[in-house]
Amino acid sequence: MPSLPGFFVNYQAQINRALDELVPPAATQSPVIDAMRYTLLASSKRVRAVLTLLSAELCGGTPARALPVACAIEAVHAASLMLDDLPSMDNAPLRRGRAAAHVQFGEAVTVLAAFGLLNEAYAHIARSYEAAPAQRLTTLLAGAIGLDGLVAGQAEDVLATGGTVTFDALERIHRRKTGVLFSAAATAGALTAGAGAEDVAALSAYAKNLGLAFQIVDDLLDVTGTPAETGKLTRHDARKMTFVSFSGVDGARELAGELCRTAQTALTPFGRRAAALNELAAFVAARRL
Ligand code: GRG
Repeated sequence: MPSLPGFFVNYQAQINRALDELVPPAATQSPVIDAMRYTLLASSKRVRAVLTLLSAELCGGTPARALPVACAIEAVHAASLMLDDLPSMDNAPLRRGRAAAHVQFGEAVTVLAAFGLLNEAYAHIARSYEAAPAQRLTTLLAGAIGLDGLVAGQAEDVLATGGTVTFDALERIHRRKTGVLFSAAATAGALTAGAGAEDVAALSAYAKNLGLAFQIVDDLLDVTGTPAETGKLTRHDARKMTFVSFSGVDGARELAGELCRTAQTALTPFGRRAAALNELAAFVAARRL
Protein backbone atom coordinates (compact mmCIF):
# COMPACT_ATOMS: atom_id res chain seq x y z
CA MET A 1 0.00 0.00 0.00
CA PRO A 2 1.46 3.44 -0.88
CA SER A 3 2.68 4.89 2.39
CA LEU A 4 3.79 8.41 3.27
CA PRO A 5 7.22 9.39 1.97
CA GLY A 6 9.94 8.36 4.44
CA PHE A 7 10.92 11.96 5.24
CA PHE A 8 7.49 12.51 6.88
CA VAL A 9 8.42 10.73 10.13
CA ASN A 10 10.93 13.33 11.24
CA TYR A 11 8.71 16.29 10.34
CA GLN A 12 5.65 14.70 11.97
CA ALA A 13 7.57 14.24 15.23
CA GLN A 14 8.53 17.95 15.33
CA ILE A 15 4.98 19.01 14.47
CA ASN A 16 3.37 16.73 17.07
CA ARG A 17 5.69 18.01 19.81
CA ALA A 18 4.93 21.62 18.89
CA LEU A 19 1.16 20.99 18.76
CA ASP A 20 1.30 19.45 22.23
CA GLU A 21 2.85 22.71 23.46
CA LEU A 22 0.42 24.88 21.50
CA VAL A 23 -2.52 23.53 23.54
CA PRO A 24 -1.08 22.25 26.82
CA PRO A 25 -3.18 20.08 29.13
CA ALA A 26 -5.55 22.07 31.33
CA ALA A 27 -4.27 23.00 34.80
CA THR A 28 -7.78 22.55 36.20
CA GLN A 29 -10.54 20.43 34.71
CA SER A 30 -11.61 21.78 31.28
CA PRO A 31 -13.66 19.68 28.85
CA VAL A 32 -13.09 22.31 26.15
CA ILE A 33 -9.31 22.01 26.38
CA ASP A 34 -9.65 18.21 26.55
CA ALA A 35 -11.72 18.29 23.34
CA MET A 36 -9.21 20.60 21.62
CA ARG A 37 -6.35 18.26 22.45
CA TYR A 38 -8.43 15.17 21.64
CA THR A 39 -8.79 16.10 17.96
CA LEU A 40 -5.63 18.19 17.51
CA LEU A 41 -3.29 15.48 18.84
CA ALA A 42 -5.06 12.45 17.35
CA SER A 43 -3.32 10.45 14.67
CA SER A 44 -2.95 12.59 11.52
CA LYS A 45 -0.75 12.56 8.45
CA ARG A 46 0.07 16.27 9.10
CA VAL A 47 0.24 16.82 5.34
CA ARG A 48 -0.52 20.55 5.54
CA ALA A 49 2.11 21.30 8.17
CA VAL A 50 4.71 19.21 6.35
CA LEU A 51 3.89 21.17 3.20
CA THR A 52 4.59 24.39 5.10
CA LEU A 53 7.95 23.13 6.38
CA LEU A 54 9.03 21.76 2.98
CA SER A 55 8.03 25.00 1.23
CA ALA A 56 10.03 27.05 3.73
CA GLU A 57 13.10 24.87 3.21
CA LEU A 58 12.77 24.99 -0.56
CA CYS A 59 12.85 28.80 -0.35
CA GLY A 60 15.97 28.81 1.82
CA GLY A 61 14.23 29.06 5.21
CA THR A 62 14.28 26.74 8.21
CA PRO A 63 11.65 24.34 9.57
CA ALA A 64 12.10 25.97 13.00
CA ARG A 65 10.92 29.36 11.73
CA ALA A 66 8.05 27.86 9.76
CA LEU A 67 6.88 25.58 12.59
CA PRO A 68 4.57 28.06 14.42
CA VAL A 69 2.51 28.84 11.33
CA ALA A 70 2.56 25.16 10.31
CA CYS A 71 1.01 24.36 13.71
CA ALA A 72 -1.53 27.18 13.34
CA ILE A 73 -2.63 25.62 10.06
CA GLU A 74 -2.97 22.19 11.68
CA ALA A 75 -5.08 23.79 14.46
CA VAL A 76 -7.37 25.32 11.82
CA HIS A 77 -7.57 21.97 10.02
CA ALA A 78 -8.47 20.17 13.28
CA ALA A 79 -11.16 22.79 14.01
CA SER A 80 -12.60 22.29 10.54
CA LEU A 81 -12.76 18.51 11.05
CA MET A 82 -14.60 18.92 14.37
CA LEU A 83 -17.16 21.22 12.76
CA ASP A 84 -17.46 19.10 9.62
CA ASP A 85 -18.28 15.98 11.66
CA LEU A 86 -21.14 17.60 13.63
CA PRO A 87 -24.64 16.13 13.18
CA SER A 88 -25.77 19.38 11.52
CA MET A 89 -23.03 19.02 8.89
CA ASP A 90 -21.55 15.68 7.83
CA ASN A 91 -22.85 13.73 10.85
CA ALA A 92 -19.74 11.56 10.98
CA PRO A 93 -19.22 9.40 14.07
CA LEU A 94 -15.58 8.44 13.48
CA ARG A 95 -12.50 10.61 12.87
CA ARG A 96 -8.78 9.92 13.00
CA GLY A 97 -9.45 6.34 14.02
CA ARG A 98 -11.66 7.11 17.00
CA ALA A 99 -15.01 8.60 18.02
CA ALA A 100 -15.52 12.07 16.54
CA ALA A 101 -15.22 14.91 19.09
CA HIS A 102 -18.98 15.51 19.35
CA VAL A 103 -19.57 11.82 20.10
CA GLN A 104 -16.97 11.96 22.85
CA PHE A 105 -17.63 15.44 24.31
CA GLY A 106 -21.06 16.50 23.02
CA GLU A 107 -21.90 19.17 20.46
CA ALA A 108 -21.68 22.27 22.65
CA VAL A 109 -18.18 21.49 23.91
CA THR A 110 -17.06 20.55 20.38
CA VAL A 111 -18.22 23.85 18.86
CA LEU A 112 -16.46 25.77 21.64
CA ALA A 113 -13.31 23.66 21.23
CA ALA A 114 -13.26 24.40 17.48
CA PHE A 115 -13.48 28.14 18.23
CA GLY A 116 -10.75 27.65 20.82
CA LEU A 117 -8.44 26.08 18.24
CA LEU A 118 -9.10 28.86 15.73
CA ASN A 119 -8.33 31.44 18.37
CA GLU A 120 -5.10 29.70 19.39
CA ALA A 121 -4.04 29.51 15.74
CA TYR A 122 -4.14 33.28 15.31
CA ALA A 123 -2.66 33.93 18.76
CA HIS A 124 0.24 31.58 18.02
CA ILE A 125 1.12 33.42 14.81
CA ALA A 126 0.84 36.80 16.53
CA ARG A 127 3.24 35.84 19.32
CA SER A 128 5.70 33.84 17.17
CA TYR A 129 6.61 36.36 14.43
CA GLU A 130 7.56 40.00 14.12
CA ALA A 131 4.66 42.38 13.36
CA ALA A 132 5.04 42.49 9.54
CA PRO A 133 5.21 38.72 8.83
CA ALA A 134 2.59 38.08 11.52
CA GLN A 135 0.23 40.43 9.71
CA ARG A 136 0.85 38.75 6.35
CA LEU A 137 0.38 35.27 7.80
CA THR A 138 -2.82 36.09 9.71
CA THR A 139 -4.26 37.79 6.62
CA LEU A 140 -3.35 34.72 4.56
CA LEU A 141 -5.02 32.38 7.06
CA ALA A 142 -8.14 34.53 7.37
CA GLY A 143 -8.47 34.46 3.59
CA ALA A 144 -8.14 30.67 3.51
CA ILE A 145 -10.76 30.13 6.21
CA GLY A 146 -13.20 32.79 5.12
CA LEU A 147 -15.64 33.75 2.44
CA ASP A 148 -13.57 32.43 -0.45
CA GLY A 149 -12.20 29.47 1.50
CA LEU A 150 -13.25 26.79 3.98
CA VAL A 151 -16.40 28.51 5.21
CA ALA A 152 -17.64 29.22 1.68
CA GLY A 153 -16.79 25.72 0.44
CA GLN A 154 -18.45 24.05 3.40
CA ALA A 155 -21.57 26.23 3.09
CA GLU A 156 -22.03 25.33 -0.56
CA ASP A 157 -21.33 21.66 0.19
CA VAL A 158 -23.82 21.43 3.07
CA LEU A 159 -26.53 23.28 1.16
CA ALA A 160 -26.09 21.03 -1.88
CA THR A 161 -26.25 17.74 0.08
CA GLY A 162 -29.10 15.58 -1.13
CA GLY A 163 -29.45 17.64 -4.34
CA THR A 164 -27.47 17.87 -7.56
CA VAL A 165 -24.39 19.96 -8.30
CA THR A 166 -22.61 20.62 -11.55
CA PHE A 167 -19.05 19.47 -12.10
CA ASP A 168 -17.89 23.11 -11.94
CA ALA A 169 -19.69 23.66 -8.64
CA LEU A 170 -18.14 20.50 -7.21
CA GLU A 171 -14.69 21.64 -8.26
CA ARG A 172 -15.29 25.05 -6.65
CA ILE A 173 -16.49 23.40 -3.40
CA HIS A 174 -13.45 21.14 -3.21
CA ARG A 175 -10.97 23.86 -4.13
CA ARG A 176 -12.36 26.00 -1.32
CA LYS A 177 -12.76 23.20 1.25
CA THR A 178 -9.33 21.68 0.71
CA GLY A 179 -7.26 23.35 -2.03
CA VAL A 180 -7.21 26.78 -0.42
CA LEU A 181 -5.75 25.56 2.90
CA PHE A 182 -3.09 23.54 1.07
CA SER A 183 -2.23 26.66 -0.90
CA ALA A 184 -2.08 28.77 2.28
CA ALA A 185 0.15 26.13 3.91
CA ALA A 186 2.72 26.29 1.10
CA THR A 187 2.51 30.07 0.79
CA ALA A 188 2.97 30.48 4.55
CA GLY A 189 6.12 28.38 4.49
CA ALA A 190 7.52 30.39 1.60
CA LEU A 191 6.70 33.69 3.38
CA THR A 192 8.53 32.64 6.55
CA ALA A 193 11.60 32.12 4.33
CA GLY A 194 11.26 35.60 2.80
CA ALA A 195 10.60 34.10 -0.67
CA GLY A 196 10.04 36.32 -3.68
CA ALA A 197 6.71 36.62 -5.51
CA GLU A 198 7.66 34.11 -8.23
CA ASP A 199 8.56 31.36 -5.79
CA VAL A 200 5.41 32.04 -3.75
CA ALA A 201 3.28 31.85 -6.91
CA ALA A 202 4.89 28.57 -8.03
CA LEU A 203 4.40 26.95 -4.63
CA SER A 204 0.86 28.22 -4.35
CA ALA A 205 0.01 26.76 -7.80
CA TYR A 206 1.60 23.45 -6.80
CA ALA A 207 -0.37 23.27 -3.54
CA LYS A 208 -3.69 24.37 -5.02
CA ASN A 209 -3.61 21.48 -7.50
CA LEU A 210 -2.25 19.07 -4.91
CA GLY A 211 -5.09 20.01 -2.55
CA LEU A 212 -7.78 19.38 -5.13
CA ALA A 213 -6.18 16.03 -6.00
CA PHE A 214 -6.02 15.21 -2.28
CA GLN A 215 -9.76 15.88 -1.94
CA ILE A 216 -10.61 13.80 -5.03
CA VAL A 217 -8.69 10.87 -3.54
CA ASP A 218 -10.54 11.50 -0.26
CA ASP A 219 -13.82 10.99 -2.19
CA LEU A 220 -12.35 7.91 -3.82
CA LEU A 221 -11.26 6.39 -0.50
CA ASP A 222 -14.78 6.84 0.80
CA VAL A 223 -15.79 4.30 -1.85
CA THR A 224 -12.75 2.04 -2.10
CA GLY A 225 -11.07 2.39 1.32
CA THR A 226 -11.74 0.91 4.74
CA PRO A 227 -12.14 2.59 8.15
CA ALA A 228 -8.85 0.94 9.20
CA GLU A 229 -7.06 2.77 6.38
CA THR A 230 -8.84 6.13 6.52
CA GLY A 231 -9.69 6.39 10.23
CA LYS A 232 -13.28 7.35 9.34
CA LEU A 233 -16.50 5.70 8.29
CA THR A 234 -16.43 4.76 4.61
CA ARG A 235 -19.38 4.81 2.12
CA HIS A 236 -20.50 7.85 4.12
CA ASP A 237 -20.64 10.21 1.12
CA ALA A 238 -23.26 8.15 -0.72
CA ARG A 239 -25.88 10.90 -0.27
CA LYS A 240 -23.56 13.46 -1.83
CA MET A 241 -22.32 14.08 -5.35
CA THR A 242 -18.56 13.59 -5.47
CA PHE A 243 -15.93 13.30 -8.16
CA VAL A 244 -16.57 9.56 -8.08
CA SER A 245 -20.25 10.11 -8.97
CA PHE A 246 -19.15 12.14 -11.99
CA SER A 247 -16.12 10.21 -13.19
CA GLY A 248 -16.29 6.76 -11.59
CA VAL A 249 -13.50 5.21 -9.54
CA ASP A 250 -11.02 4.98 -12.43
CA GLY A 251 -11.89 8.43 -13.78
CA ALA A 252 -11.46 10.06 -10.36
CA ARG A 253 -8.07 8.35 -9.87
CA GLU A 254 -7.07 9.53 -13.35
CA LEU A 255 -8.16 13.11 -12.59
CA ALA A 256 -6.22 13.12 -9.32
CA GLY A 257 -3.15 11.85 -11.19
CA GLU A 258 -3.48 14.63 -13.78
CA LEU A 259 -3.76 17.28 -11.07
CA CYS A 260 -0.69 15.89 -9.31
CA ARG A 261 1.25 16.06 -12.57
CA THR A 262 0.09 19.69 -13.01
CA ALA A 263 1.25 20.35 -9.44
CA GLN A 264 4.65 18.85 -10.23
CA THR A 265 4.96 21.00 -13.37
CA ALA A 266 4.57 24.10 -11.19
CA LEU A 267 7.75 23.02 -9.36
CA THR A 268 9.88 23.12 -12.53
CA PRO A 269 11.62 26.43 -11.60
CA PHE A 270 13.01 24.76 -8.45
CA GLY A 271 14.61 21.87 -10.34
CA ARG A 272 15.93 18.96 -8.30
CA ARG A 273 15.65 20.90 -5.04
CA ALA A 274 11.90 20.18 -5.17
CA ALA A 275 12.42 16.38 -4.92
CA ALA A 276 10.50 16.07 -1.62
CA LEU A 277 7.48 18.02 -2.90
CA ASN A 278 7.54 15.93 -6.09
CA GLU A 279 7.50 12.82 -3.94
CA LEU A 280 4.59 14.19 -1.92
CA ALA A 281 2.58 14.70 -5.14
CA ALA A 282 3.32 11.13 -6.24
CA PHE A 283 2.11 9.92 -2.84
CA VAL A 284 -1.15 11.92 -3.06
CA ALA A 285 -1.94 10.49 -6.50
CA ALA A 286 -1.64 6.92 -5.20
CA ARG A 287 -2.56 7.25 -1.52
CA ARG A 288 -4.86 4.87 0.32
CA LEU A 289 -4.67 6.59 3.74
C1 GRG B 1 -14.11 27.81 10.62
C2 GRG B 1 -12.10 26.29 10.38
C3 GRG B 1 -13.49 26.60 10.03
C4 GRG B 1 -14.14 25.80 9.17
C5 GRG B 1 -15.57 25.95 8.81
C6 GRG B 1 -16.40 22.96 8.62
C7 GRG B 1 -15.72 23.74 7.57
C8 GRG B 1 -15.92 25.22 7.53
C9 GRG B 1 -14.96 23.19 6.61
C10 GRG B 1 -14.68 21.73 6.51
C11 GRG B 1 -13.61 21.48 5.52
C12 GRG B 1 -13.20 20.03 5.46
C13 GRG B 1 -13.44 19.12 6.60
C14 GRG B 1 -12.59 19.58 4.37
C15 GRG B 1 -12.14 18.17 4.22
C16 GRG B 1 -10.67 18.17 4.05
C17 GRG B 1 -10.07 16.80 4.15
C18 GRG B 1 -9.69 16.11 2.88
C19 GRG B 1 -9.85 16.24 5.35
C20 GRG B 1 -9.04 15.04 5.60
O1 GRG B 1 -7.70 15.50 5.68
P1 GRG B 1 -6.47 14.53 6.01
O2 GRG B 1 -6.62 13.25 5.26
O3 GRG B 1 -6.71 14.25 7.56
O4 GRG B 1 -5.23 15.30 5.78
P2 GRG B 1 -5.65 13.96 8.73
O5 GRG B 1 -6.48 13.32 9.80
O6 GRG B 1 -4.57 13.04 8.19
O7 GRG B 1 -5.10 15.30 9.16
